[in-house]
Amino acid sequence: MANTLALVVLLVAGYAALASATTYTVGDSQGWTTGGDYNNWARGKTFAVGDKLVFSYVNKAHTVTEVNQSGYDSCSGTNALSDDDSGSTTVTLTTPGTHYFICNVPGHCASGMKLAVTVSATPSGSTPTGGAAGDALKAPAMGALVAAATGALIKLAMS
Ligand SMILES: *[C@@H]1O[C@H](CO)[C@@H](O)[C@H](O)[C@H]1NC(C)=O
Ligand SMILES: [Cu+2]
Repeated sequence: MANTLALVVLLVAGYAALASATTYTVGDSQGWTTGGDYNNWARGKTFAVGDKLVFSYVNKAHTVTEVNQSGYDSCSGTNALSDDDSGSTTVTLTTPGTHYFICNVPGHCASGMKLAVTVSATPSGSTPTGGAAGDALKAPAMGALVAAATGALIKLAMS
């Protein structure tokens, strides 16, 4: 019985670690609009692979355009990596590194509608082990742990 309890605790902890991605509303209650200071908004926040950015704005009044660093620096959406003006854009940060977003309505980026976020490979809430290999192994390793614990629990339940 004590073993079963330990396995349940392990399982819950494993799932919690897997599901610790954070969803951020860009600009908080102000949303994605002119007059915002998005680099100020991003300051002090940590972003990790799996986290989501939600951009909220009036449909077609703005765009959420992901660009590379040149596009960000020059406020050009010409070589956009993605583009949306639906009014509610959710971006899942799937790769580590810096991700750049601008509004592609003329003048808006230059007046501050631009956001750069640095995304770490380590899922938020876990302790970094250092090294890209360690980070890459972490999520599958946790999945294997959860799978092993689930298997052991099923065996215990059936015995
Ligand atoms: C951004 O993309 C453009 C077009 O694909 C490319 O010419 C430029 O070198 C890129 N800049 C950076 C910093 O990656
Ligand atoms: Cu805009």
